[in-house]
Amino acid sequence: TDTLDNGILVPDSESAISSIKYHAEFTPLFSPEKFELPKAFYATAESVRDMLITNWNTTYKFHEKMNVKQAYYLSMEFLQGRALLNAVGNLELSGAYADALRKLGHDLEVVARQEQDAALGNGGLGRLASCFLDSLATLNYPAWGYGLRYKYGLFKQLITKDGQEEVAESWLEMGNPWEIPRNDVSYPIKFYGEVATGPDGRKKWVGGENILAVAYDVPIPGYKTKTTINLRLWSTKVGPEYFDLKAFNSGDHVKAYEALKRAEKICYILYPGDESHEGKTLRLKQQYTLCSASLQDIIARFERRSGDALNWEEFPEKVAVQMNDTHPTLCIPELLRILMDIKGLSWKEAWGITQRTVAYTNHTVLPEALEKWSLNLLQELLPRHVEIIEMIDSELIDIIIGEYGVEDLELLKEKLTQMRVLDNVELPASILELLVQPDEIPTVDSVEEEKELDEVTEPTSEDDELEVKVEKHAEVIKKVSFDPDPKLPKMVRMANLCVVGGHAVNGVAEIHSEIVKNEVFNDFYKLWPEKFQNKTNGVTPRRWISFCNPELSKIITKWTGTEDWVLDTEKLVELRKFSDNEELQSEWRKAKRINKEKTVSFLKEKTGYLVSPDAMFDVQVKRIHEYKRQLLNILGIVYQYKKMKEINADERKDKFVPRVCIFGGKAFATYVQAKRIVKFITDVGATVNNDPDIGDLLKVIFVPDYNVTVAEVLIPGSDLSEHISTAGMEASGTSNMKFAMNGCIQIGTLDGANVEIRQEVGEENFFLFGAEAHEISGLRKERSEGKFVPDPRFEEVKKYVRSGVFGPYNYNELMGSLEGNEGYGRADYFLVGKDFPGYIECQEKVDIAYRDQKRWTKMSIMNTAGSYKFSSDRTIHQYAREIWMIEPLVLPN
Ligand code: DL6
Repeated sequence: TDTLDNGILVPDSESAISSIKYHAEFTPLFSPEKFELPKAFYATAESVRDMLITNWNTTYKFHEKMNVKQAYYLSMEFLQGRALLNAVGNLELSGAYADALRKLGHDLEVVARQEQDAALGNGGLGRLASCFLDSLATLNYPAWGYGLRYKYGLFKQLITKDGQEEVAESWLEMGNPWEIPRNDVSYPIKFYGEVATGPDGRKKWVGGENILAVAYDVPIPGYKTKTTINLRLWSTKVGPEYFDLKAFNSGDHVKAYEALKRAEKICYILYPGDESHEGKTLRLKQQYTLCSASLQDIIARFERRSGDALNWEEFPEKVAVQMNDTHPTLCIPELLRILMDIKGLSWKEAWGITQRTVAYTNHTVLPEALEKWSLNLLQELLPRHVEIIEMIDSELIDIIIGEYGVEDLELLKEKLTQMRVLDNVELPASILELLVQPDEIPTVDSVEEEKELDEVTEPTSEDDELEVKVEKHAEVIKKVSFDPDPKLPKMVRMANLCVVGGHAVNGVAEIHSEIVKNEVFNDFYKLWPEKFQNKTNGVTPRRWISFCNPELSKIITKWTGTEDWVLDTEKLVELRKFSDNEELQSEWRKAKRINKEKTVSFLKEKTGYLVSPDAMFDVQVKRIHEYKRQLLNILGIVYQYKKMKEINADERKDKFVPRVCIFGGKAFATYVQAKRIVKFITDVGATVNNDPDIGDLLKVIFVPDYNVTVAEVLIPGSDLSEHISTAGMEASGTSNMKFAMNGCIQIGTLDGANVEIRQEVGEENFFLFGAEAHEISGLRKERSEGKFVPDPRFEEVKKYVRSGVFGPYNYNELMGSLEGNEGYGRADYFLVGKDFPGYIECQEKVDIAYRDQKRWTKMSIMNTAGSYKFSSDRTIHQYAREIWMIEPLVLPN
């Protein structure tokens, strides 16, 4: 065993062998006689985990002792992927473990493939959270992640002749070697019940359903540091007293387990919503469990660390809570409830502390994805929180009235309607009183009082006067108040609650943050410009270059002269100098070739198709969504296929660059249009791939069950990547960053982080097409007014699809959505038709560039060099310095 400069104990291969053997023997998961792959994986993982626990304990004790400010990243999603290679890589143990396993008859990479992906997330938002944890640990920040331990992560996607099918995937079936159950850390969580007032005058939430949230800790190692932070995942249960023994003994087993199941069910499944959110009780229970358990834990830690010097005003000096999108918004009323009802603070104190503690990241501008919850559902499930939300709403109304005054009641009404936390809810009576002139018009209460008096006294001449006053009052109220629409539900707007309740709001790419300021939350931006920030996303270069692309990593280290780029990606910029160097170019191409060959085997194994590594690998992998426009991509392919079919074999070979077009991604199970797109892609593949005229010139492959592990193979092995969303709709994107790091050239629109990637890699190294964000609303208007004249090539391709070349499936629905014909909803809302000509022309430029391999390789090198900005280390430093106000804390050796 060796000790590195940073104090980490590193076992040599001999001690790794004895540790693996020890775990193989004493972790009785498998039969004792053999040392087969599953056993080799578990024993290796447990052996690595021992080291993680040692570092985790040291980190925890040091943080406890130093009592510095700590950041907490609350997220309903963490898309961790596999952990073994990441852990041995971060601990610099890959060599020792590879050696040890070889001596035990196994290959580390093969052993690592035994691990199931931890897919506790839907896509970019969850993967971002996981990249952030890696950077937080690597940069020695005192920080933790909090999430939920879903029994079933994201569904497994099967591709059948009918398109996508979903199957539940239990990633915990064989046990999770990376988690540490913490039965000593649990907190009560309440649902339903009612609000009472205690003898001390404090509000008390009583009765209802009571469950427990239990912690499972997942150690997160930093790279080349002892710092190992924690991802605390909550699972739900009830105590044994809830098992109904009487019912069981009388044979009613269902009833006996009822309470247990009800509690456990909360963490059964990751809510599959991505861009659209339907409020359902279970999802709300999940969100509240995350918020309540995490805050109780954070508060307990704050109290323990403060000891006798407990001072609640110092809470924001010790705690920063980041809400990953609006899913953890209930943190705001929950922190207020704990501070007021349990710790006895006043509203004013608690509100100030809460605002200084929490901050909100917005990840989407799609109106349908801005979460709203039914007030009735919240009222039923969390009655005390509703009272608190109403207080926040009143606070905000006061601010809005203060800002806009009462002179222009129409304007005031408009602002109140847009900005309030409560939607379709009448103004509180107290506010109405404030708005009407007290001398002239009676208040609501006084009108009520006089009416009540009326009932017991004879009518007088003053009644007429009162009648007039009441009418006038009603008139004013009408002007300023919302006539709630009884047909529409009363709602709580979570994003507005986040903006009011937090001290910072950030978007995730420059263009997105501008849209957040100037469109989505413009009224709030005008009120509090200082709250609004940008934090362009990033991804960890450890997982996304170093570990998934060792071939390229070696070359980068050689040409930058140092391994430091893994921690300091600015070093990648050095590569620019050598982008024309023939030696580098040749090494670069060799590495790409090796990665493409790996992709070839992978595709063969997963889909049965054997493709040629000589072809250009053109990849679009991401959630399937209309705004991401996989439809534009596949229609472009269909167009190309049609053109190929129109000419003879020799012309075809001359005219077209061979391409393998690879798709991957999951469609939300009830998102019909997205599922149609999957079906369409697979149908096109079935026709094109079996067409003898085409051969290796064009292949279309849909890789089933896209996840982190699949990305780790496909990204290093691709030449071109597609990021072609309708401008203004993709908040940032993060796979675009991973592709750039791995030297893939992008075809894309000016959307999300594409804009910044293009700036960094250079315009000449990025294939740009499409309408820009500021043009989109005008184009949609034009489209819906029937003024859009489609390009004949677009009409041609739709007609071709409808002709039945791709099988008997009825494509009218899909093609119709591009036309806005009656019954097909909004006319091509995502502007596929508008951008189609630009897209296919741009693809022609891609072909020309690819033919010139020297030029292409230079572009590829320039992409890796320009990707330096998109390390999550840079992003995390910015959050730490500009939102959380935390400092790195390096552990002593
Ligand atoms: O910020 C991470 C990621 C962005 O890169 C994607 O552009 C964006 O679509 C995604 N947003 C969501 C929305 N979920 N909600 N709410 O996943 O975030």
